[in-house]
Amino acid sequence: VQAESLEDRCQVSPYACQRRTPLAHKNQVLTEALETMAEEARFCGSEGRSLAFSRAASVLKSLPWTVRGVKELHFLPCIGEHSRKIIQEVLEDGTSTEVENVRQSERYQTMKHFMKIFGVGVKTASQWYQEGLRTINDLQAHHAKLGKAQQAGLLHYRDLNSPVKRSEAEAIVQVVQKAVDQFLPGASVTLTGGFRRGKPSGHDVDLLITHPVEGQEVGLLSKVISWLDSQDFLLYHSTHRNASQALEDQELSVSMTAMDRLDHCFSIFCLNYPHGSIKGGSRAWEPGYELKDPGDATLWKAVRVDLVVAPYSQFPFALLGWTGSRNFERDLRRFSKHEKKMVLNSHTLYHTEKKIFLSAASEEEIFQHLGLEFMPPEERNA
Ligand code: 8DG
Ligand code: MN
Ligand code: MN
Repeated sequence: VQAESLEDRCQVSPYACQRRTPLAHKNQVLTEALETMAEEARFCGSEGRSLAFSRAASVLKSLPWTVRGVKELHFLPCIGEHSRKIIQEVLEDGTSTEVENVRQSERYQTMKHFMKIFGVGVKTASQWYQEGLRTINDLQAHHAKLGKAQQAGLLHYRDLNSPVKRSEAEAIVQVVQKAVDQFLPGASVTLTGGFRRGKPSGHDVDLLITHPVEGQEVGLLSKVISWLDSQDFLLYHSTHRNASQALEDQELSVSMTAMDRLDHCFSIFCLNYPHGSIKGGSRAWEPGYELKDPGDATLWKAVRVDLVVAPYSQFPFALLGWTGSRNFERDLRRFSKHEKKMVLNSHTLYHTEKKIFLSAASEEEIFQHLGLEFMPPEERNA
């Protein structure tokens, strides 16, 4: 007998931004199966199909109960025919043959392997697969043409595929704060992404930088990157500047996508371990850092870091946009557009009928503008 009333079950929203989704949920086996199907669809270039599986998984993640029968699915939004079939198989047999076949397929395994290389996306991975390449060794032997990002990705493959721990993320915050303080005292460094949602580990560290005096942040990112580079903290970096002349054309800025308008940098940090502490060892990372000793790879670790700089007035939008999850963000924008006639991105909220920009001093105010109940980061794990 389930505790939830029929009414509770009918109230599951089709928008992730209206569903509280904690990190730990009760339908792991089902969501893993659906997410494998979503991944496989993405590998095939079928974005729509991928999104459908991904949405179904996201709905199950938000449920405060474990789904035990296929009848329960009738109350839920976003569960398509194919997702229902997969769920039914798993519920009845404990496993889905379709999912197992995908997991065992050479193409899926190879694609997954190649896409774990930083800088490699679906296009490159499937091209390599088509050319008959299967392993990392094949890439090197075949002299596959690699971009700068991919070369760095290959070089640091092991480190970049071992989870980043919270203590390591906090050490990176310290390093970046120290860099920022030299050029712009009073600027803040905020940990966003999965760590802000309460994840104990992640695939990278997402940092958002701002300063309470609007305009002071201009030019900060390049100075910070140059300093970090001069101190041997960077193994790779690629900076993207916002186009400030385009920003003056507000119609244009609305049509642009989110992050493209903020200064940001995709990088790989060299995180150094203090005396005696060794990478992969059981001892936790302790505060304090030193310069890289390139001679001994057990003393440092390559860590992916995303740095974003936002003007103060855009900070709440940037914070909301970079906290994720990706499913949460996608639905927040979909909800804004379809339910509120507003365009939300990582720097503004625009009302398309009133033709005005809505300002906000906090994430809470953005939710208010959208007529949404505030969702704390820990409940955005859609
Ligand atoms: P993880 O790193 O712990 O594995 O998970 P995560 O922190 O949730 O994932 P993420 O890939 O680091 O993304 C976190 C948020 O950052 C995401 O919701 C949106 C923003 N973001 C990126 N990269 C990009 C990008 O290339 N485009 C856009 N629009 N947003 C991005 O990190
Ligand atoms: Mn992240
Ligand atoms: Mn990231």
